[in-house]
Amino acid sequence: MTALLTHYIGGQWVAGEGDSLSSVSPSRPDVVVAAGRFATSAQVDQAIDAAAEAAAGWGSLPYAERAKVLTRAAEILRANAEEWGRELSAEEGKTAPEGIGEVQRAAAILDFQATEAVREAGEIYHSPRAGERIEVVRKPVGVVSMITPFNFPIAIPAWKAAPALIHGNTIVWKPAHSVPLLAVRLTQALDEAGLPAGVLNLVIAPSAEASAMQSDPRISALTFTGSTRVGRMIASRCASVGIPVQAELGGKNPAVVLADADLPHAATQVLNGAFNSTGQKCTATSRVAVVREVADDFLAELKSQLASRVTGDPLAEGVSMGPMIDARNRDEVLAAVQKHAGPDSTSGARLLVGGNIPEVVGCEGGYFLEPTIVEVPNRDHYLWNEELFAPVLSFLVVDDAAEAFEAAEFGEYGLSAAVFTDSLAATFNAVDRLDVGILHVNSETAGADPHVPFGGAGASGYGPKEQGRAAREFFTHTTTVYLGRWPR
Ligand code: UN1
Repeated sequence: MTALLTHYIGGQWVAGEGDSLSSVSPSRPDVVVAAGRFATSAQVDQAIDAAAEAAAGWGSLPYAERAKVLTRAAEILRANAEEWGRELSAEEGKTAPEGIGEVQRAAAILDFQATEAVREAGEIYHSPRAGERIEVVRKPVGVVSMITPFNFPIAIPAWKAAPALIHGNTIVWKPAHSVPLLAVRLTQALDEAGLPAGVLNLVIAPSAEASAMQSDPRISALTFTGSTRVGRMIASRCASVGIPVQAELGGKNPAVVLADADLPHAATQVLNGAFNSTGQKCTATSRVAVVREVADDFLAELKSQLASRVTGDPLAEGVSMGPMIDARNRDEVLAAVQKHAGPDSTSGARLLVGGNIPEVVGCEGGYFLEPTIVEVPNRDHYLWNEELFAPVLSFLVVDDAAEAFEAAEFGEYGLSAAVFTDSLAATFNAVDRLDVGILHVNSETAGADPHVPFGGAGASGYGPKEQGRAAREFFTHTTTVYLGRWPR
C-alpha cells in the first residue's frame, strides 16, 4: 500500500502545494512506496516562520522538559521499529535487518542526547581579579536548517535533530526526496511525543524551492550530509550571508591488511564494510591495501566468504545485499568499472569479482549490481581515489606496512580507515599516521556510536564534528560571563 507523503509545518500535517512526488522501491521500481506533492517555496517560507516563532519558547524550557520529548519519541520509534524498518528497506533498498536496526539506532541517538539534561551545562573559571569568577554558559543558536541524504533516512536526521532540539533550537528539515517516508515517521514520533508546534518543521521540497533554507536571515545554522561537491556549494552560499555550516561529506575509506592480521576476520569485516547497505555509506570500505605476503590468501578468503552472500530482494530472509538507490547511479558505476577495469582498459586494473547486473528472480528491473572487487595497479588509479558510493571495492597489493599506510592516506578524503593487525607498534603507527576522523583497529570502517564524535578530516568534512557531546559545539553558542561581586 502506498503511504501518504505530507509536510509538517507549525505543528500541522499539510499537503504539498507543488508538483507531484513519489518514491519507488529500488528493488521493484514499479512499486510506489509513498506519494504526495512537493512543498513549494511559499511552504518552505511558512516553515521558517513557524520555526522562528517557536524558537524563544522552546529555547527557554528546562533541558529536562525537552529531554522528555526525545525519550518519548525514542520509545515510539522502538515500538514501530519493525514496521518502519521494513518501510525503510522497501524505499531505500538496504536489507530489512539493516532498516529495522537503523530505526532502533535513531532511538538510541535520541536517548543519548536526552542525557544532556543531566550533564554539566557549562564551565566556571577562576578570575585573576578578587571577588570575581568567570562562567561560560551555552545557549541555543536559534533556527537550524537540516538537509539530509537518502542513505540513512532516519539515523542521520536523528543525529542532527536530537542535539539541535535538546540544546533548544528549532528546525526546518528538507530530507532527500528519493527516500522521504522515514522523515515523515521520525516527525510523527516527535509529534506524538509532544513536541510543541513549530519546533520541527518538515518540508519535502526540491532544492530550488528550499533555497531560502541557505539564505534566509532567520536561519542561524545549517547542518548537511551528502557529497563534497554539494556540501561545498551550500557552505559557500551560507558563508556569503554568515550562516555557519556543519557538513559531513564524502569518503574513500581504506582498510589496511597487514601480514599478522587474522585473515578470516579481516575478510568478514572488509566485506561488511564494502557491501553492507550496498556500499552506499560515506563510511563504506571502498579500498583495501594488502601486503603481498598475504595478498593471495586474503583474496581467496574474500572470494570464499562472498560466495555465501546473497544479493537480492532486501525484504527477503537471508539476503545480505539489496539494490542501489537508482538506475542512473548504478549505470554510472557500471560504466566507470568497465572503463577503468574492463577488458578494454589499458590502465592495468582488472576485475576480480562481480561487475555485472545480477538476475534477481521476482525483482526484475531492480537497480542491482553484483558485489564487485577490482584490482588496481597503484594508488594513483582512478578507482583507488574516486568515491563511487556503490558496492565496489578496490584491491591494491603493497610491499609492506609503510606502503600500505601511504596508499591508505592517499587522496583528498579523511573520513574513516581500518587497520587489521595484531601488532601494537603497527596500531600506534596507524593512529599517528592516518589523518582520519575515525580509525578502526580490527573492525570495518563503517559504524558510529551515538556517544562519541563522528566526522572526517580533509574533504570529508566541514565544521564541527557530529554526535556525542561534540554535537553541542555546533548547536550552541557560548556567553562568557564575568561575574563580579557587588562593590561596597
Ligand atoms: C555508519 O557508518 O553507520 O552518510 C554511518 C553516511 C554517514 C553515516 C555513516 N554520514 O554514510
